Amino acid sequence: MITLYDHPRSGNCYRVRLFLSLIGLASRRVFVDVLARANHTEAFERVSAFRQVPAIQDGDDEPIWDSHAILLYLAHRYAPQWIAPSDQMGQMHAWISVSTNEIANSLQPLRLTKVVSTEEAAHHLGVDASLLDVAGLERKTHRTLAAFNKRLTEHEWLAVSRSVADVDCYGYLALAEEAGIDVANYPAIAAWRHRIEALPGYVRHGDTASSAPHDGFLNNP
Ligand SMILES: N[C@@H](CCC(=O)N[C@@H](CS)C(=O)NCC(=O)O)C(=O)O
Repeated sequence: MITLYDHPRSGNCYRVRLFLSLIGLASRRVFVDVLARANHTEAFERVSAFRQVPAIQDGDDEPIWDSHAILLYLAHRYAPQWIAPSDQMGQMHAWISVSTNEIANSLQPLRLTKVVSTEEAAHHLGVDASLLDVAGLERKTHRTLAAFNKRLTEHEWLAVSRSVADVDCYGYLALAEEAGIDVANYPAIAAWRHRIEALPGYVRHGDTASSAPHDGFLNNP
């Protein structure tokens, strides 16, 4: 059984919860209260090198941290149908890279400013809160969404066929409204989100965030 170190509101954790559900893999969820900094312990550093969620422990194997690495690991090991064919492999990795960079440095902290605080967004970016450039985050978010919209106007899925890159990017694009973005302005993204939401095993962020109880708590198993 896979153990997922999780925070219910995190989009990075959501993409892992969603993928586990899409591929029908059971997991046990351990709540890590990152907003109270319960992750900042040496014990948790042995699970996750940067003390961040999500991380997973699959049986007795070494823990795996970073949501993108976790998705790729799960797909390779349990659901290879989610790995792009070799001629689309570059696109699959490129869009995952957009998720790790452009999304993680624009939409993700922009959402944090709205649903948690500017301080939390600054903590995420490793800058002082007084230096946080919210207007810059908004501009970068729109630039990123425009690139997604263009790609998804030309292709149904990010890597041409459906792949783990779609689930990866969906993790935060699903939460765009929480960052104050009107996805109606990006019709190809809206249509792609509907395609993902129609997949068997799909779970909404809100459902996995609130109604599924955790099975344990970090430092309080
Ligand atoms: N690259 C990592 C980023 C993970 C990340 O940003 N985690 C946040 C929650 S969404 C976290 O643990 N924040 C608490 C902290 O950094 O202290 C991933 O994709 O998993």
